[in-house]
Amino acid sequence: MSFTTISVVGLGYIGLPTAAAFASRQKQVVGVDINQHAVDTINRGEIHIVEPDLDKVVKTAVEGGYLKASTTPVEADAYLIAVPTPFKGDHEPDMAYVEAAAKAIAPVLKRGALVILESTSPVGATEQVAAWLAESRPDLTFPQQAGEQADINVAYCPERVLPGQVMVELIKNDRVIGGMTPVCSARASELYNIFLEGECVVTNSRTAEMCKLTENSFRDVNIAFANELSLICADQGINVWELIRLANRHPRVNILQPGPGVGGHCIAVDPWFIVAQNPDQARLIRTAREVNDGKPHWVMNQVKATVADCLAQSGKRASELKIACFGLAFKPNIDDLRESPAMEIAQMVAQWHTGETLVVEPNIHSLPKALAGHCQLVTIDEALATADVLVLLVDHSPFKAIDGEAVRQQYIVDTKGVWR
Ligand code: SAJ
Repeated sequence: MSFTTISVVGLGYIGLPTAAAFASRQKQVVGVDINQHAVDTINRGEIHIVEPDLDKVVKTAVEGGYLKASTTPVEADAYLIAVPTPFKGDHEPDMAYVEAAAKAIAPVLKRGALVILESTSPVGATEQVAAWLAESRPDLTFPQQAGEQADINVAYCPERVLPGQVMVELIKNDRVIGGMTPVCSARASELYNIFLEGECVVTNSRTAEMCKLTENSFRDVNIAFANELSLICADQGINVWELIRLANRHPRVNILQPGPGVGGHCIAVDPWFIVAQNPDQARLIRTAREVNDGKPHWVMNQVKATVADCLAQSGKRASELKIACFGLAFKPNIDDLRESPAMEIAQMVAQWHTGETLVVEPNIHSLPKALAGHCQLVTIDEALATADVLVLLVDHSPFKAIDGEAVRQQYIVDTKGVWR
């Protein structure tokens, strides 16, 4: 049976682009979300998140009658669950949204339907989803009971798109397909091939779950290596950026870039899922998380030391000193402040500093609540003209374009090596 109707549960950074991609191939798509504001916005042909080109695709899909949003699940040939999986307590995965999504679609499941989990999840989550579905629908059979003959097919197919390039990577990247049975994988591949130009690479659900966690942990461990080097180099009086550039001339060395820490809702979160399930074995993965999470505090100490130097040299009082933080986003050229180490550092600076803290963030129009009232949002020129100490936290393009001559300040903490 081919797919005519597709339902995507969770209309966030992954669910909405995926729903729009299917709709752009003339499939009837119903996106489901508990957020009434998101549902209303999408039904007007608009979007509630920032992602290049997504607005056009959604507008066309809604106007063409292919994409609708709803707060209640509907019957469909295929379901994709793309809800958040944050962590709770001591970095344990919180599967409450996945459980709620599975239980919400269970009543409308019909024989022959395919259910795909896309959310980043601990190993075994797909089997758990199938168990929740089976519990709610004893009238249907599932892969854990009936194998290839099951009424409902279930698979894990993680997303691996880079925020800022989602509409391109969604179509072009290869896709790992982890069916609970080979039939589940074949059906899931058929579904993604509706819009995919990359390849569907088939495995089982547990390997696919681990694959997603592995990709992000790999990046986290490699960034931690760069961040650790930055601490060592600071102690040794070596320029870490030059060091990495030189080492990367070796044909088999490719070190990533240090920064103020690791942010976003993926790389700073997912490795903990491996640690939570394998606390004794995942020593390197845990340490990498700790190294990256520790970096904002190290940067804050650099700020304090630089301010002390400035006070000693200038004879000013701390309350007379202006500190400007350049950047709040979790990475360059986006407006996403979630889990951002730059935000964390700006907050620490504003709380600690008795004088004025300025913030430059060209991608936002007003300061987030956590900073409003404590800082002032200013332009690049204003900050360069008036601040005594500059703290570079994000390598946004406009910051990289600042002429070296314009940075007259002697007191600089540059976490991205932009003004070296
Ligand atoms: N960062 C560094 N140094 C580097 C590279 C990144 O400090 O050399 C920092 C960034 O500044 C940022 C954080 O790491 O704070 C994460 O940024 P990112 O660009 O590495 O990744 P995300 O979180 O935007 O997207 C990642 C991607 N995963 C991988 O590249 C393995 C993306 O493909 C995933 O789909 C996404 O996580 C996800 O949703 O899981």
